[in-house]
Amino acid sequence: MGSVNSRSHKAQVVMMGLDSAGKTTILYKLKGHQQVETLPTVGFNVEPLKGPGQMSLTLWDVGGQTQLRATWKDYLEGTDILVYVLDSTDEARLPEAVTELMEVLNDPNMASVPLLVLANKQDAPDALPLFDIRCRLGLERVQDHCWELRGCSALTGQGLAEALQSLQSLLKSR
Ligand SMILES: Nc1nc2c(ncn2[C@@H]2O[C@H](COP(=O)(O)OP(=O)(O)OP(=O)(O)O)[C@@H](O)[C@H]2O)c(=O)[nH]1
Ligand SMILES: [Mg+2]
Repeated sequence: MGSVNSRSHKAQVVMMGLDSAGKTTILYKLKGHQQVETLPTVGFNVEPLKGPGQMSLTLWDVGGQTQLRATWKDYLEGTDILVYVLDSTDEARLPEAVTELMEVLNDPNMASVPLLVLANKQDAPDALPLFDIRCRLGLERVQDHCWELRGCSALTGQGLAEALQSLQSLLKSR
């Protein structure tokens, strides 16, 4: 796919995570849409996006329902960065989310691809704080990928500008 730094190249950003984590809501918030009701994504959505500066991105939003996860590997070839979205209110499924993430990171197409983990729904009163999520994820185990963890809310937009900055830095680290 060429270098992320070359002018014509659009960085391929693949966004995954369990169903209902808020991926599609993030996508539409980043696109500047007014608040939209989402339906569970069957397949994927894809949108061009302008990042900080002149950075051009293509953002793939892949459905996360259980029966769709077998197809996740089909989206990984040519990925420049993985954005993995967590639902910060879904403490019960954090272990499942981590297991699925590790599976993706082990895919041969993911060698040295950086990772941005977004702990979404931080606006919710029952959201786990970022510190707790950091402790539970065990991302220190992830040694073959540059990674960052950020909190955000797709509903309010809190943290999304910072997430895009992290995305840019991680892309440059490749
Ligand atoms: N409180 C709160 N709710 C959110 C946030 N982001 C998404 N939601 C809600 O979470 C639900 C699921 O959001 P989606 O964006 O459809 O989730 P998804 O990750 O795309 O789910 P799949 O397409 O099934 O993989 C919706 O009811 C959203 O309104 C957030 O930041 N805060
Ligand atoms: Mg969706």
